[in-house]
Amino acid sequence: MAAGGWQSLKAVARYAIEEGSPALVTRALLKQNKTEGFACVSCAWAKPAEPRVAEFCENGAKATAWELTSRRLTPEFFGAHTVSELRGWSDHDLEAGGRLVAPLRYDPATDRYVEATWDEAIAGIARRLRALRAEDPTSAVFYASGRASLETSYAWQLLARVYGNNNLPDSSNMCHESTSVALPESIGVPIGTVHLEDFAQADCILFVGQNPGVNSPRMLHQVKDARDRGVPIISFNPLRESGLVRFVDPQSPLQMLTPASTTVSTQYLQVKVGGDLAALTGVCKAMLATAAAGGEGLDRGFIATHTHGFDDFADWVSRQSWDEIECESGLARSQLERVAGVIAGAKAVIGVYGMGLTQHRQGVKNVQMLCNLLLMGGHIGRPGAGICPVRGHSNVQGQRTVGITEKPELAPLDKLAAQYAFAPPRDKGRDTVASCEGVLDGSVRAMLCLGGNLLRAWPDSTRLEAAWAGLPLTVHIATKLNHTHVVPGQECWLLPCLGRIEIDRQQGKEQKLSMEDSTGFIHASQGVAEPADERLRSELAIVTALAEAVVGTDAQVPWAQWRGDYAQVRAAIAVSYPEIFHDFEARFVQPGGFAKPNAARERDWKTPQGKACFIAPTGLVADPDAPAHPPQTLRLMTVRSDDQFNTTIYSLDDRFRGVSGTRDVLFMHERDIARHGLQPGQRVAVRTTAHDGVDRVVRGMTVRAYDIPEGCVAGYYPECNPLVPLWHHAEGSHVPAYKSVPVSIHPETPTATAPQEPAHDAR
Ligand SMILES: Nc1nc2c(c(=O)[nH]1)N[C@H]1C(S)=C(S)[C@@H](COP(=O)(O)OP(=O)(O)OC[C@H]3O[C@@H](n4cnc5c(=O)[nH]c(N)nc54)[C@H](O)[C@@H]3O)O[C@H]1N2
Ligand SMILES: Nc1nc2c(c(=O)[nH]1)N[C@H]1C(S)=C(S)[C@@H](COP(=O)(O)OP(=O)(O)OC[C@H]3O[C@@H](n4cnc5c(=O)[nH]c(N)nc54)[C@H](O)[C@@H]3O)O[C@H]1N2
Ligand SMILES: [Mo]
Repeated sequence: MAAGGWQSLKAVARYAIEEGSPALVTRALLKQNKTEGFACVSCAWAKPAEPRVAEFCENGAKATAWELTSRRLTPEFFGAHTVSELRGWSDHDLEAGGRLVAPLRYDPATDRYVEATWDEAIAGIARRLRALRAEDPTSAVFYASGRASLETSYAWQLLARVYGNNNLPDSSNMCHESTSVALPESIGVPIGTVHLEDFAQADCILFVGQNPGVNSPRMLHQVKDARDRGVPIISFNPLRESGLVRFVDPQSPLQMLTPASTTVSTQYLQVKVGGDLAALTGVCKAMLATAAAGGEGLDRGFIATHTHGFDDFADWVSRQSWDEIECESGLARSQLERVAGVIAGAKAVIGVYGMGLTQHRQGVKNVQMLCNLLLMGGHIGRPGAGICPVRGHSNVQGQRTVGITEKPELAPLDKLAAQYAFAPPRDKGRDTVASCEGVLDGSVRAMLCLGGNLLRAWPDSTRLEAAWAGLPLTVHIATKLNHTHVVPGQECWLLPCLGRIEIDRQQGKEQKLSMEDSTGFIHASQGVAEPADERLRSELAIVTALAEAVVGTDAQVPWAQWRGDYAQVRAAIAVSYPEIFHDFEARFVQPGGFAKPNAARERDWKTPQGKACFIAPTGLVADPDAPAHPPQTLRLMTVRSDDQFNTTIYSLDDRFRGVSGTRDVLFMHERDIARHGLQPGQRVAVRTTAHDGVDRVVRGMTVRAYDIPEGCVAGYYPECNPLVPLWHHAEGSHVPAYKSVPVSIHPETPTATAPQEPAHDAR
């Protein structure tokens, strides 16, 4: 099935009606991603200065309908269901109950959530947080999920730092942190170098481990325009993802009326899970060979003037054998040579990538390898070319820009010290992995979550859930109920907030917010729908109220004034980061917003060497825990369906992959199914083949024959998260290696030929 088209319009209409607010949703959609409207709450893809009439996609529209639902979680709901009962509910059913409307406190005596006033909630949380701070100011963690605005995020990091720590993990720690670590070493900036306009000038586009049809569908407009110009598109992906295969444009009447659809990828390479390091090395090797024979492909002038380390890199590449490259990537030399030929002939290449590169043990090296390939042809800092990480949450990149980081060297601490007259903590804070470790060993005592659903999104989720309940304090600022909320700490509060689509009035005035998209453009966003309930408070109002109650006047921060007028927060951000945010108030409302300065785009290399750096990996093996050809160990990747946004599960269907009514599916190659003595439709347990004494297992999965490389299997996130060991994360960035978990498969329903469990799994 192609991505886009009538099916996607039908899906949107169905959601708007099911959520009970079709008129509201339709009105809102017309203002989605518009200058006078709101920034979509789904993905972070760029918002054009001249939007289309309907500048949204199926998934963005679903996210809007989901937030604007007419359903509410009333006191009667919480009276009728104990929290223990809700713990048995699915992710879908918990969120489908609708919007949270009043502050809630967990009451252990009745095992229920009970309503509280805002004053009670803020005072209760502050009492506990102040006590914990007196014991150890580093025991509280301030997580941010990636949706909250620049204004709220800035206030959140300041609250953490005045409280006394840099424990500011965000979803980026599970996502593009591999990018944030890799790119500064390679090209001196932590973000991509591609702007929307570059897509119109590119003459070759690579998609490596990113699924635009589902996760950034508006990007398909740029992709389709490129295909209409005859631009080759090369995809590396173990699965043949619909949006990378064919696309029907719902805004093109001709395509809607005829069965014609655009072929997206001109070459589709079904690389093995984790095989990209080898595959990209093969492409580089072929390009070097062509260049050595006098052919094109290397930009020698660029390499000489702008780069460092080319000779060592070329030497390393030449030493990698085609045998090993083919074995690790699962691709043939001839395929990789053909890719090299296309790239070598292109003048402007864009390298797009996502979780297929970052969520691996070698996630950082994966990203650097893509950079190496682009640098060979001078494709960084040239119109129509560049590296393009596609970020996840709609403001995850922006949160980093305004100081949500556990790395003190990345925050302007001296500036903050002067601006607010306090002494910011200088020790490294906890990232996601370190926060998980702290929950497990008891050194984390309070988890404060600005959005998110950590007990589903984190690795090793079963182990973490058991430890989480022992936390003295858990606090969630959230729009909808989720599984993490129903695993309360000893003291637990839920604080319901406005979503970004809702009108945020403070002191009688409608407030604007700001976000940064995946291409580094900063935009205004203004709510358009009436709030779901009059008791809801904005995220910024909640954070500043908490800050006043917890850290009071420990720093000279005008929390209450900020709450009343968000422009004052923007003015404060501009003082902390003048190079990025000067004239913030005037520039962020311009159509298309304004671009964050990006030195690499200008070929100004902010690396220690003062050049863009070629960085060779140490080897081609993607995952030391799961070598490419073990007898019974398979590499599991966890993926998103077309009907979810992270842990928000809209339905149990995955239209593009032909799955309906269930998410407990294990996609396997038919030869692997046979080799394991299994049959399609059979129920199996999946077990991690790690030797750390922990038995990680997910039961009740149904085997499905699928077009996936042998030795690789796929299952859904978050259902498979109990299988990901916490220590199984990327070197350098600590991003959990969610895309390559070594697993074994065990039949739960009998078959005649089922093999014994391998000896090393017998526990
Ligand atoms: N509708 C919707 N939109 C979303 C999200 C959502 O859940 N739903 N989530 C948002 C977030 S937070 C993020 S981070 C992004 C995620 O967006 P993506 O980066 O697209 O993430 P995934 O879907 O997890 O995986 C991307 C692709 O990687 C492939 N892959 C897996 N392993 C490998 C590998 O080893 N090599 C290669 N080459 N490919 C591999 C998978 O088959 C999949 O097609 O999307 C954002 N947008
Ligand atoms: N196995 C596996 N695990 C993964 C991944 C994977 O590919 N595989 N991907 C990882 C990635 S890329 C990411 S980014 C993380 C995501 O991890 P999280 O960001 O922690 O999870 P989400 O599912 O995005 O959070 C959903 C919840 O956010 C709350 N929410 C929604 N809108 C708002 C809002 O406007 N304000 C506030 N305050 N709350 C809101 C709702 O309560 C909702 O239930 O998961 C990671 N986990
Ligand atoms: Mo993400």
